[in-house]
Amino acid sequence: MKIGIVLYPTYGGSGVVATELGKALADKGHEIHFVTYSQPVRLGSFRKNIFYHEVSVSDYPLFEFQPYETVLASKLVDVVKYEKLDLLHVHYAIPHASAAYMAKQILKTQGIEIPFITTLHGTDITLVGKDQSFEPVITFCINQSDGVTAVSDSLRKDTYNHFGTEREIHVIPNFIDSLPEIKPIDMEVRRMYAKDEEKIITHTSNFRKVKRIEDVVSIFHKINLEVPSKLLLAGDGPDRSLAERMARELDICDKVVFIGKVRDTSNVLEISDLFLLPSETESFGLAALEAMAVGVPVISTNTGGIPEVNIHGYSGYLSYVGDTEDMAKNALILLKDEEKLSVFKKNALERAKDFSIDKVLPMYEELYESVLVKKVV
Ligand code: GMT
Repeated sequence: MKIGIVLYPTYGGSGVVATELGKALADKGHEIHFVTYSQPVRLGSFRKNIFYHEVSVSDYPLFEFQPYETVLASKLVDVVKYEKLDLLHVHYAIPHASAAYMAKQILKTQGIEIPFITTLHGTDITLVGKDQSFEPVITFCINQSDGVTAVSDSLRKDTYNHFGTEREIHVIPNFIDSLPEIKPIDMEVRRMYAKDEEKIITHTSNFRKVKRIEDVVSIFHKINLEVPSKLLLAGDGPDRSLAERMARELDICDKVVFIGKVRDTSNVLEISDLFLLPSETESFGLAALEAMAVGVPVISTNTGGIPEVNIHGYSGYLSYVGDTEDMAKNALILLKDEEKLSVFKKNALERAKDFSIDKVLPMYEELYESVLVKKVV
């Protein structure tokens, strides 16, 4: 199949999922055309069956806001027509689904049929989607998509609750593309951040409000009072300065390491003992799955789709949003008991295997096939 994938190229979960999906499809022999405004962070160097089309909007002084959606729609018309694509798969509803819809209508006037699939990732529905000014367009695009997927059952339900749609929404979870067995920790790397007797607690995110960075620091502070440890923070975003300020106020600056944005978080996760994800909301929690995939148990909230990934008392623990006491207590249960920690590490990896690419890729391929069959009929 020749598939156009539209995505956000930045450090967000939806972009990571879209890029990894495209790479896996390309490895299986499909021809993949990524369409976005800059090189996706996880795309890496050039490889077989993968093509990248950049959308660039000219900076005309009349435009206070650049018309990205219009330029994207035009680019999609061009790529579908000249690369002879079979279908489009857009990740994140805003504005990708409406651009795909417009491209589809334009192409129809030229005798070209192009189905499009929309994958809902979370904030397009739970946060942005709740802003009523987006509602009519998102509802329309969901209804007009030839296939709709959501990354968790929780997100599927949220979509039905917030939008006027009765469209079938297929739940296709996020996935992990490679699952190494737990390797011995590279002590040389570990010693760059912590002493041998210290535990390493990690959090990776885009440091947006929804991630509750203040809770990450507060949980770590409580842990550190009882167990010598270091907090590694990978990523960057609006609330980084809040975390820095809290670390200074709590006098734990020497225990908190701000690593900044990293292209591949697995190196950080591999030296970690626990992963913290105290988010306000999370449609899936890809960061938690990535931690589990290298055998790191997860201390998280029980919000949104997280309970569909992290199993309480098995791969980690779940608490109510904001209950930093409970999250610190759960972390300490594991950090103070080596045997239990090692069982949870194995369990985390086992649980991650349920989300291996081999299981998830065929779900997308099946959906693609069904949409193409409808196109032929
Ligand atoms: O978490 C973010 O703010 C980024 C956002 C995105 O769209 O890139 O992540 C969402 O999609 C991820 C991939 O499907 C999910 O794993 C995240 O849970 C989801 N984030 C939220 O729902 C807050």
